[in-house]
Amino acid sequence: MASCTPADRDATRSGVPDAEATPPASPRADAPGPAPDGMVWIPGGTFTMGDDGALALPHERPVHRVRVRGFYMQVHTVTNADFAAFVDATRYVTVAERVPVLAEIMRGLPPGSPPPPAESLVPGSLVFTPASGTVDLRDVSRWWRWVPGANWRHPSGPKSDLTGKARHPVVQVAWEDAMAYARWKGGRLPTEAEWEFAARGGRERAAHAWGDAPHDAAHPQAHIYAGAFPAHPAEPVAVGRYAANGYGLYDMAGNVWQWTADWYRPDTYARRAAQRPAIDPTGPERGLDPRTEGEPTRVIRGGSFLCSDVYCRGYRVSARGTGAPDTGASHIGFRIVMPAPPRVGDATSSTTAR
Ligand SMILES: [Cu+2]
Repeated sequence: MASCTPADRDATRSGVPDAEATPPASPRADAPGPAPDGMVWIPGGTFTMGDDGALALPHERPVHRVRVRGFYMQVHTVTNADFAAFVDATRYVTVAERVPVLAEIMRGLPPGSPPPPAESLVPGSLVFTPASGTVDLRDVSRWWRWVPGANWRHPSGPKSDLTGKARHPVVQVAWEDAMAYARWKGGRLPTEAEWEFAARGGRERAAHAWGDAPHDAAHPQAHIYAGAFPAHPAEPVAVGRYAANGYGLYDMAGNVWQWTADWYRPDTYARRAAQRPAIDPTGPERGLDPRTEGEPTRVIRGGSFLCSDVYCRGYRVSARGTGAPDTGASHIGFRIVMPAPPRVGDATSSTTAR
């Protein structure tokens, strides 16, 4: 789990570069029909992906032109109520609820490694745990703890539950859990490019999903961490508490990171910068994450309630995070997208079929 790690920290703390705010395109302009329940039409178009300003990390560079086709996207991240409906209907068991299989763990370790202690072979997941005093911010183990019994129903551990949290984002879902939900709904996870296009809400090159204004703690635009990190407890809030972006999407900054479909590579943008523009890019074929000793990770986007200007500005619209696909955490959720229905009279597919 590499989000809110030192690698995600800002390169510098100096000023945000100027970017001309353009008015958001109307999401309904070319909508092919009524949006599925809880979704909004994202019109598609060409945009500048990434950032080359003072706060941009190397993996956000170079900025490059990307074109995405229009699609429907969930207005909110998937809530606990949404996920409960899926589990009720399918009896799906999430990764965090399964007993880890020793053989699978050993396969992921270098040859000759000692087996993990037996007590770690119980279901569980990663939970944010505040740490007080002087904390080395390079040591993520100071505030992330693997908690037996933590899963989507018990996001902070066995003693926690979902009382009063039906409208909160589901967390403690691994990438494959998110994929299973998406398939059940007849949708899929957004590509990283679709996610960033949608998050920008029609504002070309703005720093945030809401525009260029800095985050304002007095009038917050997003749910991020307040005060000295990681000194006090924090958790997600109900979806949709803050203003929507230009496309009517809520929580595209802060609250919980969101899984995307793409594998992570630090040089994804460099590798496709020669394409002008890159058209509906789907990310690299294989993941490569220098921070995880060979274990490939998937891209997560949007930042979470643990991001802040004092530690990790992961809530910036171009910020990229990573997550091990088989691991959930108390600050990672997701939302899904659906393709436009084929237009009546669109003969493209039948023509090619002949
Ligand atoms: Cu962060």
